[in-house]
Amino acid sequence: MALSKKEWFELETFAADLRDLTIDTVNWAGSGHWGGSSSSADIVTLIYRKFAKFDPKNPEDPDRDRVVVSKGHVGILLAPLFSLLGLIEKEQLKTFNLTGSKLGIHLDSNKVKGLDSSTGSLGHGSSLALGMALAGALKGQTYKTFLVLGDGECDEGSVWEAAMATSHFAKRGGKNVITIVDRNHNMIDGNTEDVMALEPFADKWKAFGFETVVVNGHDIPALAEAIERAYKGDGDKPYCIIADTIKGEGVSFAAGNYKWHYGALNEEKYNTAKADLAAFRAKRLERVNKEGK
Ligand SMILES: Cc1ncc(C[n+]2csc(CCOP(=O)(O)OP(=O)(O)O)c2C)c(N)n1
Repeated sequence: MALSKKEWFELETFAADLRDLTIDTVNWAGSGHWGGSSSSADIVTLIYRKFAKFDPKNPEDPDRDRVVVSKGHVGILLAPLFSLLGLIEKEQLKTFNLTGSKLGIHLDSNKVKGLDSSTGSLGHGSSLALGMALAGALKGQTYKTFLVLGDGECDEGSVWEAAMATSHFAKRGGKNVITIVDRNHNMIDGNTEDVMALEPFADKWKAFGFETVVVNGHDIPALAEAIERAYKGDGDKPYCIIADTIKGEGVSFAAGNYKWHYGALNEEKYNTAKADLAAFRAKRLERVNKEGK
C-alpha cells in the first residue's frame, strides 16, 4: 500500500506531536519512561490513526478493534496519545503520576476511557490479547487485537506460552491477534543481547508458528505496509511484525542509550529535547515532501 503524501504527512505530524507532548509530560511529571515511549511512538500512531477500527467518540463500541500495549511502562506515551485523540484533557496530563491522579505511571483501564487493558507487569499482555481474540471469535465478532510487546519483555516465559497458544488456536481466533514487537535492542539495564540474548529473534517467532517480518519501525510507509499485510492476514498463521526501532529516538542524549529507559529532565535537558524533537520533525517532514506522491 502506498500512503498518499497527504496521509503520510498527517501521520508524521501526529507522531511528532505525540513525541512532543510525551516529553512535555515527562517534564510535568518530573521524570518518566522516555526511551521506550519514543521507540513505540510510530507504532501506536499507525495503530490508532490508520489501522484500528476505533472511534474515540465511541470508545466502548463492542465491535472496535482491541489494542493491548503490553509494555505498559509507556503510560507516559499512551496518556498523551489519548489526549491527542480527544479522550483525555490536556490539562490532566499535568497530573501524570502525581498522587491522586487518574493517570498513574501504568495506566488503569478502569480510569482511562478507551484503554482496553491495564498493563505494566511485563509478560501479561500476550495472554490478555489472545483472550480478547478468542472471546471475539466465540461471539462471532471479527475484530482484530493489536498486541505491542517490548523486546526486553520477551525475556518473560509467559510471552512464549501465549505465542504458542496464539498459533495453536489460530483458527479459533488466535489469528486475529496482530503482534508488533518494539525491537529497540535495549531494555531497563542494558542491551537485550547482553542481558538475555534474543537473536535469532525472527526465527524464534517463525518457529512458534508466526508469519514474521522485520521492518524499520520508524519508517511510516514501510511499517504501514507491514501492518496492512498483517491486518489483511492472508494464510493460516498469526502475524508478528518485528519493528526495528531506536530507544529514545529523536532526542540526541537519549537515542540508543538504555540509561534513558527512565529519567528526569532538568531545564537544560528539556530545552535540548524540545529543540531536538523540532529538528527531528522537520527532517522527517522533509522526507515526506521529497518522496511523497
Ligand atoms: C514482570 C515485570 N518485571 C520487571 C518489570 C520492570 N521493568 C519495567 S520496564 C522493563 C524493561 C522492559 O524492556 P523492554 O520490554 O525492552 O521495554 P522498552 O525498552 O521498549 O521500554 C522492566 C524490566 C516490570 N514492569 N514487570
